[in-house]
Amino acid sequence: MNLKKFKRYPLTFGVTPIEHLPRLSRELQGNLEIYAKRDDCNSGLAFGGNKLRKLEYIVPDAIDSGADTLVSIGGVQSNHTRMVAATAAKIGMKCRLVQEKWVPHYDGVYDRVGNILLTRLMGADSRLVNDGFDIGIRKSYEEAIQAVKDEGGKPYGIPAGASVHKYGGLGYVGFAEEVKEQEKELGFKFDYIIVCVVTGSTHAGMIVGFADDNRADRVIGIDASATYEQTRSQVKQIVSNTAKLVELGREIKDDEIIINPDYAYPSYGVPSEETNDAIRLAAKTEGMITDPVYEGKSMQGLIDLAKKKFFPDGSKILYAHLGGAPAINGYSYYYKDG
Ligand code: 5PA
Repeated sequence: MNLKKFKRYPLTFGVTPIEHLPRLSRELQGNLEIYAKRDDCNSGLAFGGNKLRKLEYIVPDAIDSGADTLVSIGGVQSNHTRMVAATAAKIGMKCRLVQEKWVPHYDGVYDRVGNILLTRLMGADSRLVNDGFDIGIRKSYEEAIQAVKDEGGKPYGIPAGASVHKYGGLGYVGFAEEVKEQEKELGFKFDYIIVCVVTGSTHAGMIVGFADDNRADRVIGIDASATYEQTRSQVKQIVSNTAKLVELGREIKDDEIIINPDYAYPSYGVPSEETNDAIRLAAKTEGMITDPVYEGKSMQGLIDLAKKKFFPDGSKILYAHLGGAPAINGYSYYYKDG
């Protein structure tokens, strides 16, 4: 496998810490040892998160293209568009964003606080539109790219979650490489890795990275899209493209891609009671903040799978914390009593 041949523009602090979570571990069945890899604390850029690992491999291509404007898309409380806005500010480009109505959620300040507040603060030109949730390439995104051209700018398009971009999967191949090095220092290997999956390139990159030592099927994707089939097929496509790019040297089989659809209900962006209980448990035992759209659902998956004895007794589990906490400000009503 060869990741080093790709240019990387540093946007993160470097290797992210792996933190033991003993008090959360004790709450779960089966003598499990839970650890978190804190990609939520990976940068000083606008609170960081998973998108920066991906953007590190995309920015060199954007700069080489001669672009002056990054164009991207997400929901109103998108973490991804926040990270694109921060990246544009950092590298001195403009930023044009389409923010769609992906979530049927009506907290009074939903479109004023959290991610969108930070995005506006960083100078991005953010346009709200009424289209609903879809992880694919949207008409509104293509129109935004055209609009920048019409205004005399040079756009560089980054699709939702930076996922179907040709280099979108590389950042999380890097995550897997990093974990393998940290495992040598820790003196053990993780039995399972838990990761939230929506647009797919985070999970897909990990699958390729861990396939290198034949444990891709130990990466358990917890779907938060509630459009499981579409997410699965997008993951598959990114896996295949990324495996070729890094010269993995073999095809990845369908049964190496594990995605659990059981925790995405009631819909994308809306937390269930069980999601909120999981968020509360992580916060109260470890002071670790997860959000109602993504990480709260993968935390719920981890807790529920433990309860169901999915993990053999004594397993060591790495929860990939991908960021996303700013969105919680848009959901204040759920947590008014803690
Ligand atoms: C997101 C995505 P993928 O999209 O790579 O599958 O990652 C899922 C994910 N955790 C997990 C957090 C905190 C995330 O922000 N966010 C999107 C966004 O627009 O913010 C791409 C959907």
